[in-house]
Amino acid sequence: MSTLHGVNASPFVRKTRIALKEKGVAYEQIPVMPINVSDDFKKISPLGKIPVYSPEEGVNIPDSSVIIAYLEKVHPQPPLYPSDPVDFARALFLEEYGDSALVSEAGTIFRQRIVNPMFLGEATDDAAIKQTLEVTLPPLLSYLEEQAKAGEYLVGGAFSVADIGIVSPFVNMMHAGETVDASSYPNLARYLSNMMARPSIAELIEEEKAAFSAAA
Ligand SMILES: N[C@@H](CCC(=O)N[C@@H](CS)C(=O)NCC(=O)O)C(=O)O
Repeated sequence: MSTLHGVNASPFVRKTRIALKEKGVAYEQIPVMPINVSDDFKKISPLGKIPVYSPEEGVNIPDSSVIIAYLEKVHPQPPLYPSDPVDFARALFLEEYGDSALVSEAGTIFRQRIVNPMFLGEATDDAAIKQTLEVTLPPLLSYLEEQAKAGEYLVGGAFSVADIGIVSPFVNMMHAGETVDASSYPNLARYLSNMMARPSIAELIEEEKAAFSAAA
């Protein structure tokens, strides 16, 4: 059986797990924490980051975007990339938007509200949360409100890597007590609520919630 290295709270591990679930691929998981990783782990993850996916002995694939692209080659059904070239490019960009800008803002809230108090015994920086919620996050929500007008999915009328990349950081925000205000961002709020009810994603959310409750 294949192996996924990384803890579930990571938005990048979650991206990978959603793709594995959508494609019906079974895997074992080794919950590697991305702090002070061992030299052995660096041999399979040269940047020292999670996730790493090992489909077979001696094959180790780091990086959620690379892993999902690999899975698409090996398990083409159901497709997670649009076939139209322009939609394909848009989906890759939205995945990157989630991985970079959105993970950065969601990460601040998650780190301050969950990681610091629960796992590191450190105080929550309320000023950092306020700055994120009032200054740096709203422009991203406005951009995504426009993208979510497309309908049920972000690109090409079907579930894709764009949806995986965008919804995953919002799951971290939800765990940290923040949901998108439907009166300010109606399309985005509706879109996220549909996405989080999708079986491959809802199942992970329930598992993660149970783990956070047990750790609290
Ligand atoms: N581009 C990578 C980013 C992975 C990443 O940044 N993972 C974080 C955990 S959420 C990590 O391992 N951080 C440890 C570090 O940067 O040293 C991907 O898509 O997998």
